Amino acid sequence: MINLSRRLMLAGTMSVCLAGLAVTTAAADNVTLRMSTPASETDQRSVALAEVFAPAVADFAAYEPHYNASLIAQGSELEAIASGDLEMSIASAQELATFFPEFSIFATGYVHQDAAHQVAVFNDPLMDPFKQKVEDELGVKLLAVMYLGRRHVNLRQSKDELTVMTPEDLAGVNLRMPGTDAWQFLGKALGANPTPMAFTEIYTALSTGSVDGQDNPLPTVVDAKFYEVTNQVALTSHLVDLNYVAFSKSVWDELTPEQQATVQKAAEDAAESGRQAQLKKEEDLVSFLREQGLDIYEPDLEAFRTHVQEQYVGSEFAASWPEGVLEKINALGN
Ligand code: KDO
Repeated sequence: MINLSRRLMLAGTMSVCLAGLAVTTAAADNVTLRMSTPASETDQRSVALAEVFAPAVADFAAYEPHYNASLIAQGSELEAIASGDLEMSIASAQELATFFPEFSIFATGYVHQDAAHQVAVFNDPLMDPFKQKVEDELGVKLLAVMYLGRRHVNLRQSKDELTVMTPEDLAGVNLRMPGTDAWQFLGKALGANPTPMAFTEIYTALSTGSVDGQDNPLPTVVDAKFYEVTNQVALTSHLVDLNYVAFSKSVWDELTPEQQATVQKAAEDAAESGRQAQLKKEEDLVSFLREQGLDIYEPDLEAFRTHVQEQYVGSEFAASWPEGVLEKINALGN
């Protein structure tokens, strides 16, 4: 289990202390909101924040996005917000799980069923203690849930060389997964040999063959041009993936209640706009990828689901999940 570093604990404590002072300050009118993400400028989450969030807060805040991890390395954004070096990010549950292991429940294969289920879970009271802990201990507010999409296995090998029907078919396959424990565990649970690597390095790794494949939703396969250096996608849908709009609590506390409400609504509207755009892309892109010569096919989903779920039962991750939360999440699904 990973503990909060001393520096982060101090950052958290400071933001709590500052919160008390902020009540007396005047309305902010020139807040700079630096947002860092490994995503590109054309990723639908980036587009939604730039086109929906930014104009909605423009009266009092200047939104300053940094794409392709050009400001902060992937996985370090939350720490940067906690220490005051960043105001916003598109944070993953896996990153949050490095501070708060219980967040791994939202990063577990085959738990979320679809985009609507993610929203229902995020808005349910079951999320309150999760959100509160991040706010109190990290100085980060989780404003809204963004839809990244259904993650699938995308490989260099042609389908003739390797057809992926069950987890056994992934034995020995070097599958790039992001660097945290929760991601690596998911890669193993799929039956693959997970290799940690930053998002910005995937294209080169695929083109040189230093990995066999990667997992991401179809819109990312297209946006990052992974289709140029891969030959197939097995539609495993192993994770209906999400990100949270993460916002600095100390900046939040400088805002008036009206400004806070504007920021909150802007984040929710951006998330909804990005979600609709991403869902549409997921539908449309299958034919585009086929035209590019990729084989797109569905494996034995029941075999994958059963295998993945079996790996989590009794794992260190499952041990960190608060009693009854998995049942509540399941009850919010179909
Ligand atoms: C990735 O590294 O594969 C991933 O899809 C993980 C997500 O949590 C998210 O950080 C995403 O990359 C980036 O925003 C780039 O799309």
